[in-house]
Amino acid sequence: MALILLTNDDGIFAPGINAIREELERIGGHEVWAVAPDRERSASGHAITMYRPLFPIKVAIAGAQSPCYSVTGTPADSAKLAIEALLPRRPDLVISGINRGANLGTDIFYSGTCAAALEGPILGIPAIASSLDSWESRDYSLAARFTAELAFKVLAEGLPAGTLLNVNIPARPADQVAGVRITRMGERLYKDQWDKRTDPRGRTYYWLAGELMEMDNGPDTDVVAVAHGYISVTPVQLDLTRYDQMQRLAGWDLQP
Ligand SMILES: [Mn+2]
Repeated sequence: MALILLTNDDGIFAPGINAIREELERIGGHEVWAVAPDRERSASGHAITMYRPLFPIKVAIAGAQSPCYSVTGTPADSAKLAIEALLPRRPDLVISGINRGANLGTDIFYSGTCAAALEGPILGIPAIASSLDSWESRDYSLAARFTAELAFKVLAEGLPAGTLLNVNIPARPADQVAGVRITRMGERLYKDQWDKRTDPRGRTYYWLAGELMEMDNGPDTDVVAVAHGYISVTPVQLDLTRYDQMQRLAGWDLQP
């Protein structure tokens, strides 16, 4: 029986992780464990905790048939601890999400959802990062259904080593979704606005309030697919090496 680890960066009580857990429990035929941060840790990237202990706490979630644990750490901590110490055996698949808000293009580098998912391929396990393109919607039903179906495809077909599927689902009813597109990572930049303020003791502080910039993204990118109402699936690889530049840099004749 396949063992699936669910994790996220919105916390163990977030609606997204519980929607995918409920969908997997409804389908049945596999074992599910949910291990996630004890609170929201969005945009915490791939940070791990080294100088404090991590406490996993078994939590009671109404109706849950699978073990659910909160962890006093980051998303990557939760996935790592689950895979290497908490689960009864190595999971066959890691699913991170379903995140509240899209993780498109360059968001991957800040995303706790993607970081937690990447613990899968880092440790040799296939993974899916799944995000709903909405901050407001509480309807994770289509996202849960699609993510579960994709999970069974990955379990049946496998993924090459070091591979993550980054999935983004538009927040619309299933009959208004245009289809599914296999995409490449687009660009998503924020016009960072640093709100400069003064605290009660007269000290200056800044508060980041970035606004999404319109980028000229190609039609084959995740950003454009989701904007046009498609579910986007991007195969992402761990190896960030720019192979085509290795020979050129070697020609720089760098000396120690
Ligand atoms: Mn999040």
